Amino acid sequence: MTPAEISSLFTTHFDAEPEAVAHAPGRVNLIGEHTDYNQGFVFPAAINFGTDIAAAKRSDRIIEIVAVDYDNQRCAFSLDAIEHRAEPGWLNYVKGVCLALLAKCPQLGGANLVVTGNVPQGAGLSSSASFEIAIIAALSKLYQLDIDGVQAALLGQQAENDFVGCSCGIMDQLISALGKQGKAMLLDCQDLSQRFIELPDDYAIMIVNSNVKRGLVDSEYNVRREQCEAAARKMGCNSLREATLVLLESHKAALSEDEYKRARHVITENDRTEAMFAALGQRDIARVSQLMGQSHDSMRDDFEITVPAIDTLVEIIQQEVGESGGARMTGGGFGGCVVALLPKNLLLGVTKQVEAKYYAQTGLKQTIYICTAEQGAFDQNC
Ligand code: GAF
Repeated sequence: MTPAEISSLFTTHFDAEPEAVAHAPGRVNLIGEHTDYNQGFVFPAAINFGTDIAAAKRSDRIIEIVAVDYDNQRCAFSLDAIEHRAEPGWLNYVKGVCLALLAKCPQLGGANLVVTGNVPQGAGLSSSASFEIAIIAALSKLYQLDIDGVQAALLGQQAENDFVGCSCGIMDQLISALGKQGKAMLLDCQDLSQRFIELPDDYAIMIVNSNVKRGLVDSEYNVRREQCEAAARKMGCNSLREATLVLLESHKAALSEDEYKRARHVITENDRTEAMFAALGQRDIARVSQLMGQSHDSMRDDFEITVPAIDTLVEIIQQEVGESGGARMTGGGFGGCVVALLPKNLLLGVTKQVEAKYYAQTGLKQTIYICTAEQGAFDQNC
């Protein structure tokens, strides 16, 4: 949505001009799944789907917000009495972000906000992180808060961990804040350092939504995190980032079978993620293909977060692209999307194969998005 379009929506709802607009993208993760909260590596790109917000200051301490995509639902709360409520669920992201922001920037005041977005929800493409970062970006512009992209990401994560109730890592918020056009980011979640790499011009990011709905808070996400932390503890490590396969084998007897398998996924996934960055740099697509395939197998067999429909989708795409591209489930798991990195000239063929086979094999209809890597809300070049 253009700034003019979101501004005009604001005028429709508040009968005034907005003083700030912000856009924050969703993300796709190319490899490095469930590694972020284990202090490991992830390799996401911000995508051309996101959340748009227009905002204007108020003289009181009320946040009033219209959610265009929820039937223009209008809600309000005071910055002095922020409480979690089950309904409407989306408002807790706004409240959580405001609470986190207030602790850092007490000068934050009231605001009228209009929000709309096009990140598919519950699909593993970070609609929530994009919402959180868009709110932070809009309020920062409005009140000229001194916040950079990393701080914005940490505030968004804090809102989600402490207020919404999902123990997510930092990946989604950080790429939504600091993504770069045309590039993927190798993020070291231990020190939050970032390295960017240009995605090949002749390659496309294809995202295929399995349309198996997932919910992070309700799913086993938090259980996986606890299992990883237990495995690290039992191996005497601060996090699984410090663990190796040799260490894991030597502690096998002390770990439950689940803890062992979760740790094996994380340790090998960290290696694959660094290797993928190197392989893309060398344009070694056969290696990219192999690494994405291994990542998917590890999520299926060791981390146990894929579902049969997703496995089917990945197989259909892998058969069609062979060694000239890669495919794997992306995001938290238990449904959601598959990401494929493939030559643009294979897009049509793969689309046809997915259309012909996915419904026949699963009874589900996919949705396909061809994505580009986009700038984050706090990228300096914005
Ligand atoms: C979700 C979480 F929000 C991320 O932090 C990350 O853990 C991801 O699942 C799995 O890689 O998107």
